[in-house]
Amino acid sequence: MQPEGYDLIGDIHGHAEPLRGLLRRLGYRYRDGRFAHPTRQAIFLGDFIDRGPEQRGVLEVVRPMVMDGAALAVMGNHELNALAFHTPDPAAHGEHLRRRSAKNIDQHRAFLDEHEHPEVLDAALEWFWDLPLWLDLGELRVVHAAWDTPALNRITDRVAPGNRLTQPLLEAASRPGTAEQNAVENLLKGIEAELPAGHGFSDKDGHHRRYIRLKWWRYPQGETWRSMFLGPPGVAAKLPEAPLPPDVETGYPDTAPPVFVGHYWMVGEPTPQAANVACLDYSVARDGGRLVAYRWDGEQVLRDDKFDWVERR
Ligand SMILES: [Mn+2]
Repeated sequence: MQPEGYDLIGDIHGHAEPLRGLLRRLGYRYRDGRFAHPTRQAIFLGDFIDRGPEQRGVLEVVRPMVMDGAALAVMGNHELNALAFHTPDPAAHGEHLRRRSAKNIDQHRAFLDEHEHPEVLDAALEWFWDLPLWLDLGELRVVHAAWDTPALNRITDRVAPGNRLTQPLLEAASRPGTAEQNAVENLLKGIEAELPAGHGFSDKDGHHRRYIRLKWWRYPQGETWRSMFLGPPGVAAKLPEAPLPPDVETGYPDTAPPVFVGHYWMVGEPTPQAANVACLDYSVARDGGRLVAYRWDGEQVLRDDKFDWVERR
């Protein structure tokens, strides 16, 4: 059955309580062990895990919805990282495709604590493997961080049916400097550029960064580091007002179908980033954050009044 509309839902990060609240608010009812809407379908933008208090609780809501067709979902960078973290590296005995450094373990701690039983872990990972890297529904597009057409073209013949990761693609995407890594990271982590020498900033976790996330839907011509920066205004103010290097390739045509992304820890009133681009990640994992949805009914120009949300309490 073709749904009458889609409810796109941003990054959840282990916060099952706001998720259940948002689904109820959007008219989804809990019956026979899952939420469903009589006429609409949910689309989750990825990043189900890490950080929050109910890692299994979130998967217990979203997994049955996707399996029963009440929802669609794409993979977030946290699910990608989890797959690499738990996949042995065939080229290095005893290692995994994502290094088990103190920082990487720390970032994955909440998930690890709730997935000590191998069957529980395997069931979660099996579901992550099934998540598409992007969804193209024709009049609507969904990806976790950036709709990067060159990146999509580079891996489109490497993915399994349904735009799914394969073992060889995950392995290639875990090797620094490969075309596969660049493509998968652009889609799931956003398009970044290295700041000129002498520039850097501290991110929300206190890590020093030399790369900034770019407003990937804008074309770089006439823009500056500051105007292309995607992140907190306090950081933007410190960035150079110089043009970007000529090798930066960004831009999303304003005539192309709307794209929904998560990933960027936005603050303030939810609003579209462009007429056909909306980010729905409003940092539910942060105190005072929101879990945000967009109720899409076919419009090609996105609107402020179609956003809805619950506050985290
Ligand atoms: Mn993310």
